[in-house]
Amino acid sequence: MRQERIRMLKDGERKNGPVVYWMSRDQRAHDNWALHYAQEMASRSKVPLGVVFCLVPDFLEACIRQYGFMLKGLRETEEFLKDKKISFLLLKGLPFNTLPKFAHQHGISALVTDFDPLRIKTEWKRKVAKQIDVPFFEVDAHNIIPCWHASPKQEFAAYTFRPKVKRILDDFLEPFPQLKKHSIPWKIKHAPTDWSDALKSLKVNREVEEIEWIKPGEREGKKILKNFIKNKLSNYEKSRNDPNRDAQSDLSPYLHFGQLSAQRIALEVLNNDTQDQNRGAFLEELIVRRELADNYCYYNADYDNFQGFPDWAKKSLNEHRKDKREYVYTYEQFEKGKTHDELWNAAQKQMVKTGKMHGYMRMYWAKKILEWTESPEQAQKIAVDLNDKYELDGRDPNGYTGIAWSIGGVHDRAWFNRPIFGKIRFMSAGGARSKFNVKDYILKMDTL
Ligand code: FAD
Ligand code: FO1
Repeated sequence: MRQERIRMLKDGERKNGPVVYWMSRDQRAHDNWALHYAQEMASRSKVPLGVVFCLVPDFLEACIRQYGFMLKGLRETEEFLKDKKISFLLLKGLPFNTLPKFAHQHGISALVTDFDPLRIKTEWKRKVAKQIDVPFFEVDAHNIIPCWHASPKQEFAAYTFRPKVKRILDDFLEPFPQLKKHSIPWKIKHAPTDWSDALKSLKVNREVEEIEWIKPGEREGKKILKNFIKNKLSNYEKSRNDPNRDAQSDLSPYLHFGQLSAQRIALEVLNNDTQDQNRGAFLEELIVRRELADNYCYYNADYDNFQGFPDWAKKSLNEHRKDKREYVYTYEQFEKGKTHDELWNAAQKQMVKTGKMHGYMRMYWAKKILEWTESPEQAQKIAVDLNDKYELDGRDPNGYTGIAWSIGGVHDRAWFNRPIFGKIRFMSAGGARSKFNVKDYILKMDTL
């Protein structure tokens, strides 16, 4: 596999114990570069291979809705790993409290983990690295082009990032090797994971219920992908911004939890012979937009606050801080969808009820929060909190970047000046009406 996907977080003394993959973002057995690297290492040293997942109860406002999807996906991944004679262990508690002990106890010889630009993960790795004395590697198994390789800095916009991606995409859009049966079993005595207990005993907000309309796991994700390519891709470019059409892929929950690889999706889409503009439009979102979001969160420590916005946007929003707000709503009023705008309320209801607001409506939804709060800081906080509480695909670089785009002009350009927004791109219900049948959407959401 391409060496650019791997970086060493810390060197250490060479031992001959098992190699462990600390799985976190990329929760799948297949098409997982981090797992492949760990297996390469273990096979070369002729030692066992194990996968560990550290389960924490309070991950960025996540509720039972997200933990249910995640744990059911992990249960299936454990099955796939077992078929390949690869042990899977679920450790409960903060990684830096559980993993180093586990590593010492089992005399592991190397630790591999996957890449995630969120600060919580960087913090976890820093603390783990301090407590282990074996080599510790990080592999970007989420992006097709490793984040640190695609660009050495924060990109200004999609148009500055796209040429860098296009130039080397073919080198990285390579087929995946098969995950091999691991020939050296790990004689570790551990009971099979008690998944129902893991879910039941989780101290987590249970009001935000699990979702039924979409099923978790690698298998289900592949089915949704097949169906999207067969029945929806040829409509994507034209209908993806119409929330009344079921034109989006619905792949974001699988991508967020790493149950499906973006590289796998791109490979499948590319070897399908649908006409170019639909494929182009979809790959633009899947590759350029999604990997640009990781670029933003990786290079900008303020990815979820006002300081992260470009200077032109901060300046403009500051100039309009004192503008009169015609409407001001509290977090609760937003959460309950109790604004004067029934289009906005419908989008909020879609997120609360289905766990997946339509992509076009997310832009409108976030921009209206900017318009109906006292300050951009408050707007961003409310948008992040609601997004991370209710969206199945929330707590993701795509979300922090999508909200920063909507409220703070990140990756966007300045527009003409107007009250409250300043030069931040404005969106209105009138604009929505020109794009799709707003009444239908509101009616549909009312029946949810
Ligand atoms: P499709 O249109 O089928 O797109 C396929 C994939 O391309 C998506 O799964 C995603 O990985 C990527 N993609 C599509 N649009 C974008 C985009 N604008 N930015 C980055 N990647 C994109 N996405 C999340 O995954 N989690 C979030 O919490 C999230 N919050 C958002 C909040 C706001 C305010 C905005 C404007 C966008 C947000 N997005 C978020 C991005 C986008 O709306 C979703 O990725 C998309 O709607 C997911 O549905 P889908 O997979 O069916 O989309
Ligand atoms: N990653 C972990 O390593 N352990 C967890 O317990 C965990 C819980 C979790 C809950 C909801 C959610 O949306 C994500 C969660 N993640 C967890 C992280 C996730 O796998 C992704 O890495 C990030 O959210 C996206 O970058």
